[in-house]
Amino acid sequence: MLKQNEDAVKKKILTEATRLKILLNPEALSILVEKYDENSFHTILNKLAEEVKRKGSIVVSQEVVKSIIGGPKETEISIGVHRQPLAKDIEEKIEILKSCEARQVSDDLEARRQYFADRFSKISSILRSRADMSPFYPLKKTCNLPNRSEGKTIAMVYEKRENYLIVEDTDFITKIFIPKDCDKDLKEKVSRLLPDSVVGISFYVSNSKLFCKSIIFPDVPIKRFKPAEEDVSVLLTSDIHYGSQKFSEKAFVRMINWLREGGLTEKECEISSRIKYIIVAGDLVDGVGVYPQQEKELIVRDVEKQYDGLSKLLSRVPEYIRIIVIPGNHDAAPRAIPQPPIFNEYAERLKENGNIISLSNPCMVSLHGVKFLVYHGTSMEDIATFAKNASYDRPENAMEIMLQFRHLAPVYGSRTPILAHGKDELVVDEVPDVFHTGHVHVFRIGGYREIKLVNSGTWQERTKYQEQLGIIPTPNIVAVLSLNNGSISKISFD
Ligand code: D5M
Ligand code: FE
Ligand code: ZN
Repeated sequence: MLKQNEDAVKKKILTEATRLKILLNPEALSILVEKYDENSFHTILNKLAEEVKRKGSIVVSQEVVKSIIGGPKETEISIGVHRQPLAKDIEEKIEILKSCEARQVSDDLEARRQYFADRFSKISSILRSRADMSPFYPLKKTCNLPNRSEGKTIAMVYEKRENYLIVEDTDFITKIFIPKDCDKDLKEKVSRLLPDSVVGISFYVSNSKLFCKSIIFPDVPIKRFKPAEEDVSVLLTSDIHYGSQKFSEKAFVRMINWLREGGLTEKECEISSRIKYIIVAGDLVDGVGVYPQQEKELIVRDVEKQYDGLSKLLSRVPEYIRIIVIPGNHDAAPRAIPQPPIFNEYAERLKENGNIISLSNPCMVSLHGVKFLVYHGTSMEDIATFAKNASYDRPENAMEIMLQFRHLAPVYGSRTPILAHGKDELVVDEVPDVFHTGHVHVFRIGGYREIKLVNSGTWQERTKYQEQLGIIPTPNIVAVLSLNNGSISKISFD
């Protein structure tokens, strides 16, 4: 196009854009000039105006132009687009399905016995409803069966030895041998068995000894993800560790600004504007005295001030976004799981500035009918120690194991402090749609039998303590789950 003509075309386009109250960015303008056609340019500009206004903006990017007049789509655009938050006008739909209260506990043996009996009874019912357990024999009856009998039983794993298991139920303990020539499936299941887990065992009797034919995990049924009617999303995060020198405040603020203003790409703007909920799966602050010499790594050495500082940051989250928090092992709450919600005096500090609901670790909430099991994940350390496949850098494998055993912390008496008193609230009795954990500081997304698994990483850079432990965190990433279609976007704020 001749320069003279080009200027005239530019002027025409810009006059029309002004009339339509839209702004064209330079790249968008140059495409429109290049593809200018006297007969169609009014229609095209009208379409552009409609398109950007639909998204609550007035700025036309080259991406929008290409989406209207063709050409390959690019994801990056050069300017931030301010928009109307799409989630703002959608009514909140939260149901708290389970959140544990603080309990007065004493360390008495009877309460612990009740706890394991409750675990056994709950998981036994799950097994009997999910798998064919007939002919069924309680453990005690298995020792009176004649040679070559076969049957099924339910037992808690007391110990795993080279070629046998010691198993128990509420009134009997016995050995069950693993045949040397057993099949791969049994070998694999034995390698996953965790102490104190409850499983079904298919057995046969030979020379008055009990032999294992197969092991039946309680497991979860396959059920389809039922999407919400409303097109809203949930941002999943954890392990903020406010107060730690290694807390990435800049990245965290970038995330909050993104919630307020949207991002650099159209897609990110849309994702951010649909967020109606944030779930924080524990370790909101770094706490004080959580591990040896931690004070050397703290920038805020007072727990109250840590919650106040975080509260100030969260006050900038748009007010139409609801924030659900649970405690982790660094928070102001009793250490043993299930942890009741963060102590009131600290939770109140958070609530002063934000739209916050404080629940227990673990807890179960439904958002627009989608069920979230939220758990900090301290027991992943034990699962990584005892089970094949599970490791700190693959938290989704440990999550899968928790679902297979229908228990969030099967191993008792190792590193995870468990409140073994009365009812066992750590049994996964209700199957979630989404299972959200944190703790290991590694962002991973996975799926198990249609259940979405998210370990939401951290906002803390690698600490000296983690260097000693050989842990490599992946900070400053969040997962955004659309309740409307179940898709998960991974967004980085580095
Ligand atoms: O946990 C941060 C990371 O450190 C996470 O990967 C677990 C790991 N961790 C924490 N404490 C221990 C101990 N005692 N041994 C091994 N690994 C550990 P956080 O809860 O944020 O401190
Ligand atoms: Fe943490
Ligand atoms: Zn933790």
